[in-house]
Amino acid sequence: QRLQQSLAMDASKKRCYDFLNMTSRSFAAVIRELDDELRDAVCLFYLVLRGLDTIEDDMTLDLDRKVELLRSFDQIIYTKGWTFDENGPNEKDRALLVHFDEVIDEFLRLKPEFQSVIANITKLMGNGMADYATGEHRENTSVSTIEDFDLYCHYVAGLVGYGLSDLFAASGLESEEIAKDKDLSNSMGLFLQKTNIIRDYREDLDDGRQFWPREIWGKYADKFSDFIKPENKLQAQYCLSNMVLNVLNDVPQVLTYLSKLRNQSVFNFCAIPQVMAISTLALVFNNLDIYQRNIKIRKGEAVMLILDSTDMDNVVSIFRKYVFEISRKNEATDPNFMEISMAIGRVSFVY
Ligand code: PS7
Ligand code: MN
Ligand code: MN
Ligand code: MN
Ligand code: MN
Ligand code: MN
Repeated sequence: QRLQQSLAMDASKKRCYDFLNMTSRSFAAVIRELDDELRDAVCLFYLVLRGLDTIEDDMTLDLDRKVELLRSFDQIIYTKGWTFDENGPNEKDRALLVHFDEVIDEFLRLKPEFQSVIANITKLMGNGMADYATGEHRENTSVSTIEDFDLYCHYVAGLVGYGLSDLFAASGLESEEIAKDKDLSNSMGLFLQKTNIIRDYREDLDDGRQFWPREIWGKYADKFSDFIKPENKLQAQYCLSNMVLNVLNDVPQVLTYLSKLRNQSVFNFCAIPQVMAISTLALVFNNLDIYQRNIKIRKGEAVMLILDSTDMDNVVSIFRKYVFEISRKNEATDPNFMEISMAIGRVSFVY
């Protein structure tokens, strides 16, 4: 009977890793390489947040229903048997929610410390998403000030940084210190999220979403969609460089966070997404293609980055290389030229 039980357990755990592979292009690989029990905790953390994000992203869902789900998701993950199979157009990761009972079963098998970290972050993130979905943070639902932008990115990514640092500490693979400096953990998430938001301009616009803060883009156009027009090329370039400047400011903190890690598997897990982000940032800088389509770093480049991100010296070299690339593309006629140079200077000063 014990054997039967452990076989069933392995089967449902395997299902969760299948869901991970299905829903994530990049995180599945790095999560799989994590040590011991931390691997399962991070896998379940990912699946829970992927479920929450699928609800946030579903623009066909009735708003009241969406908000109710977002605000109660931290309880849903304790509700055995809960699934979400309401009809609606096929949202990308809907299958995950249709089989969410299986995720919940595995979540409930994690040790209580891991469960409470995940539930705590889910509660904060779900409520933050709900505030933005309803415009409760301000008078309408698009992101207005840079402060709004930082807060939204904190909810959807900075909090992931908090939670991951808490899981690292709870696993004993990293010291408690890593979870204490919240600002560093937040920057780790912000750097990924903001780079994603720049790169996904067109995809998000076509989906009826605007994440770039008006405080930045409003300096260059009257309407957020004006940047796709060929006659606004120059303004589009300057707006993009202003967005890149905003993200560059997080780089010193990202490197500081990474320098504090001690466990090899945790280091790789944390560093790989960050080097992908800096290379994406160098790729998008002054690249007006982002206003037309979704651009991505080449497969070969990604593979090289993964193989190279093994220690702090290598990661610093990679960051230097891409920051240099940005400085090489920086144009003196750009209104953000000086500030970009200074942001780059601060990176070189710290590392
Ligand atoms: C738990 C690994 C390492 C201290 C689903 C990893 C979507 C960029 O929506 O899939 O397709 O455009 O491209 C990840 C900090 C979060 C921040 C946030 C959680 C790093 C729900 C990643 C993944 C902190 C909200 C995925 C933030 O991008 O987005 C785990 C340290 C989920 C991390 C979302 C974005 C992640 C994101 P989309 P992507
Ligand atoms: Mn989302
Ligand atoms: Mn999403
Ligand atoms: Mn099922
Ligand atoms: Mn995106
Ligand atoms: Mn994506």
